[in-house]
Amino acid sequence: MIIGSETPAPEGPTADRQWWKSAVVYQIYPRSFADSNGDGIGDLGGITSKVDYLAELGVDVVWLSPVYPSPQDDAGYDISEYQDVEPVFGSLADFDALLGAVHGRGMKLVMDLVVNHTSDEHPWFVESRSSADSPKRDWYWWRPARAGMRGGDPGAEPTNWGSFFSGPVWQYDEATGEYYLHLFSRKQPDLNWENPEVRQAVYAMMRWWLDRGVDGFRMDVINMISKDTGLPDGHVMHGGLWGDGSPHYIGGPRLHEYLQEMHREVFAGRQGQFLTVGEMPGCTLEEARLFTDPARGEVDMVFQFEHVQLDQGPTKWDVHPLRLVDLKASLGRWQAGLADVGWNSLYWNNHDQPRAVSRFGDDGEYRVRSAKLLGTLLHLHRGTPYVYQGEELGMTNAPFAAIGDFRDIESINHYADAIRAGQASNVVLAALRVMGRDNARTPVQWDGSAHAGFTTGEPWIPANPNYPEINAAAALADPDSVWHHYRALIDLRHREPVVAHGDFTMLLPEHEQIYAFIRRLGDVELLVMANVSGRAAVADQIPYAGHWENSQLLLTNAPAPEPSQPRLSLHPWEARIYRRRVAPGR
Ligand code: TEU
Ligand code: CA
Repeated sequence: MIIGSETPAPEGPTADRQWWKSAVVYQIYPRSFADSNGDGIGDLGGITSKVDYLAELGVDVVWLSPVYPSPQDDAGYDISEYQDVEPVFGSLADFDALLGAVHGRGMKLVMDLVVNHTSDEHPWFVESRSSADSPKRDWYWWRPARAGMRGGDPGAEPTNWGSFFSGPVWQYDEATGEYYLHLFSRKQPDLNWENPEVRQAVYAMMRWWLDRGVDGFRMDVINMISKDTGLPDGHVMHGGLWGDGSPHYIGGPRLHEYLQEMHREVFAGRQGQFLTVGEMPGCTLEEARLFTDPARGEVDMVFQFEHVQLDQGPTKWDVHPLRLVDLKASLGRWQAGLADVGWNSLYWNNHDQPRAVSRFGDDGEYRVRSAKLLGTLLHLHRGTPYVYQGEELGMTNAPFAAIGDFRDIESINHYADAIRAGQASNVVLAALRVMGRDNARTPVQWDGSAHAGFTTGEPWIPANPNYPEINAAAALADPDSVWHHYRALIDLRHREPVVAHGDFTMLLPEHEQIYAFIRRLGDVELLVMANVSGRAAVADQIPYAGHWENSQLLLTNAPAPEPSQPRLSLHPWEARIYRRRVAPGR
């Protein structure tokens, strides 16, 4: 149930330029979204067939994970041609049809910009590796073996850095007798952004897509493009095989310079409303204040990783329980830290993270209610919310049984590495089941028919067997579903300026069960309180609790509280949004 509002939203050129403050973004992972030609792999035709579904949900922007030509070594994040479409996903004509359909429904489309690295099959790299004095040699990072060592020998790598996908970051090239750098897989060589030719080639490609009508970019590991050219070794963790090179390639010395140059060369003077979001693993709050300060002309917002690493130890596979107090401390710090400058992106999951309801909620008895609670919490924070495909249905992690069930290079390489290091298979598999990226990549569950209505063929990865219960057809037909709750949240952001523009005040930071905060804009105040646990809880220490006695209940995910039930007591996984008016300045 939603009540209208009177408090005006900010207006004028800044508001227009910062349109994304009241927008909601929906991320599509094309391989797993919808298959239109029965080959078991999602494609552009499948996405176009669901544009009405997205418009109905009310989202403002679609972010498309990579659809460019790619040998798919890392599921498309290894690009062999930037200005075309991977045939398995369709053609440029199919892309234009999708873009037309999205714009036709008043939405925008953002592309994935993957320019920290290319595929090793990209013509740039093919030419670069063709000979040591190739004119494109310096487009990548080529180095001789470590002094006194013979190329290809163990330990001869130029630095001791470990790759995100296991093993060393350096690959020896017999033909030219040198190593090339790849922070991710061997088939993802890093581009050398020190070379202005590389940068200009990237900017030209970005302008090409903007000329084609796209509305912005999500920038893949963009805070890794500037490396410490001294290439020092990294610290080797106890018992580790490789050194941690991240201090030498995350937030590098020329990163701000490159982002400002990119902004000038690609966006400055260009008419239109665009969105840029930089994916920045390891980005600090202090750095984010600089990256997202509009006055600096770098990016509109960043994806930071702090809250998706709170349940992880030294590596993402060392999983430990998440404490609500830690989650509130982290998200609260980012709310406060970007209150006066910059802007937050808000996300629980994406194609690299496990499913939100399985990780932060309860994907068993309270799946629907906890999925709604997670939506309420995220969408009422100050920032731009991102919905990952299937999150609006409360899709869960998948029951992967054996290593053969996994498809993701990160998981498969980690398994091989861990087994080689003597870890027990069931222990490694247990971590993969919880943190593996394939949890996010099972087909979207459209209905109860075979393969969840994702394909009429054999899916590249099986649908989660719970699709007969969890699917879009059932969700749309059930007004009490997670889907309808997400639509209500998105509608609230569009109708109530306080949601997009109100300031944020965390309450009860030390409470182990309750996540509560206030949003305030002008004379409108919202109280959001959620019981992030399977046990009843009472938010009785809320300041001025009495003030909320006669406030309006704007949205809830549980049966409206009995009149007898104290207003501030919450059932397991219950979340409510109250609205009240306050005298200005009070
Ligand atoms: O992800 C970068 C990144 O940080 C993730 O690889 C992360 O380390 C890990 O998956 C989380 O555990 C981006 C893309 O989102 C990812 O899909 C690509 O694999 C990666 O870059 C390389 O392009
Ligand atoms: Ca297909």
